[in-house]
Amino acid sequence: MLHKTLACVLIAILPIVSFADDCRSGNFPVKIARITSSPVKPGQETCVTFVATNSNTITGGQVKITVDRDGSSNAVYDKSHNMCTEFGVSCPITAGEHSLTKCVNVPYEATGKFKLVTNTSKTSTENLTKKLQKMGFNVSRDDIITSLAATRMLVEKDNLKPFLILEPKATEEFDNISVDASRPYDAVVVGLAPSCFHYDKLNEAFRILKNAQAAQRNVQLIAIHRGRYFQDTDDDLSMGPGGFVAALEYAAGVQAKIVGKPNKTFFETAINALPSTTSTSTTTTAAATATESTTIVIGDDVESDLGPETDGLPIERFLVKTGKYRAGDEDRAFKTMDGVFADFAHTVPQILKRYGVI
Ligand SMILES: *[C@@H]1O[C@H](CO)[C@@H](O)[C@H](O)[C@H]1NC(C)=O
Ligand SMILES: *[C@@H]1O[C@H](CO)[C@@H](O)[C@H](O)[C@H]1NC(C)=O
Ligand SMILES: *[C@@H]1O[C@H](CO)[C@@H](O)[C@H](O)[C@H]1NC(C)=O
Ligand SMILES: *[C@@H]1O[C@H](CO)[C@@H](O)[C@H](O)[C@H]1NC(C)=O
Ligand SMILES: CC(=O)N[C@H]1CO[C@H](CO)[C@@H](O)[C@@H]1O
Repeated sequence: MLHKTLACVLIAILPIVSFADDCRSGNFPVKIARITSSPVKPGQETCVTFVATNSNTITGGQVKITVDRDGSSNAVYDKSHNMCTEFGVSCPITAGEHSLTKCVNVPYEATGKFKLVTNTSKTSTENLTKKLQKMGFNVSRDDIITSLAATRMLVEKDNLKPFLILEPKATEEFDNISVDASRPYDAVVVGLAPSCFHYDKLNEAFRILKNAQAAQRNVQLIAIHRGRYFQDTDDDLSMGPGGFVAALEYAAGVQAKIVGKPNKTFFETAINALPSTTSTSTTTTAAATATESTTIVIGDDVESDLGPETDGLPIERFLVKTGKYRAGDEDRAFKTMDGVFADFAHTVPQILKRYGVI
């Protein structure tokens, strides 16, 4: 169901773990002799062989195994293990040199950061967050960047009084904007609003645009996005706001601003909202641990998510064949996609493999 609500996801991949030797103690100096995989691969068993030399008999104890993420002290595995039962030796361990082997499974953990980028204009960010949480996604309001929120920012920045062609749930996003009630409208905001796309409402918007022009007042036509069509709940395509925006442009002789996808500014907002992944270390050896990151856009729309407007952005483009995807869409792409996958569930493991995370 994810693809129906959110057509696009950004993921930044961080480099992966290395093994840290944190296993020394006074009377039982231990050193790592062999690791079956280095760097350690999350989700796979990794066996570590230690060589220990003890001068006295040892009756018991714990060996702590810690796996750190490269360049950070943030442990991805940190557990103590019983020396007598878990290492293939039995206690007491007599004086001398011993080889101890322990296999551990470092849990896979997403090292990527993501933002859900949606051009939804049907529901407020608050409501969308709740909807996703109900579906079981652990997301917070800050993980979601909607074109509706971006439109609000634009309205506030330009201090506009907007006439909204939006579904009631979406108008919530504009609730608290302080505008002088006596001021005439100086903007028309259009989102996906099936219940508003009728002659009377569109004509009201048209008159606002036209009368402002006649009075030589500035007026803006703002499209939350310009989607031609979308995948509807009955699995068929339905008309998006694009055609209605075009109708107002044509009738009033104005050019709409497009805030959501595919506006480059919108993608940039999302990319900039990803946590910075560059090393902040100030030591002179920082180069050795400096982290690299890759930003990936996953989308089902070869034009709006992955289209020419995204050219020049530091991203890789992955198309998923779900939602509004139709056979042959990849042939219309403005450049060869970095990957085309059956669905989101197949995309993520492929990406993680490609970047050596798993
Ligand atoms: C969305 O907001 C409205 C109004 O605040 C509320 O009635 C509705 O239950 C909310 N929907 C969800 C899915 O949270
Ligand atoms: C949800 O995400 C937050 C922040 O990433 C994390 O601290 C928390 O443990 C997660 N909760 C669950 C149930 O995964
Ligand atoms: C409206 O303002 C109140 C108080 O400033 C705030 O708590 C609330 O989240 C705002 N609502 C929206 C939709 O921004
Ligand atoms: C892109 O969005 C910004 C606001 O986020 C807006 O100022 C700009 O006009 C939009 N660009 C186009 C081509 O509509
Ligand atoms: C509501 C709506 O039109 N959503 C569309 C937003 O854009 C994505 C991709 O561009 C579409 O898949 C959605 O249907």
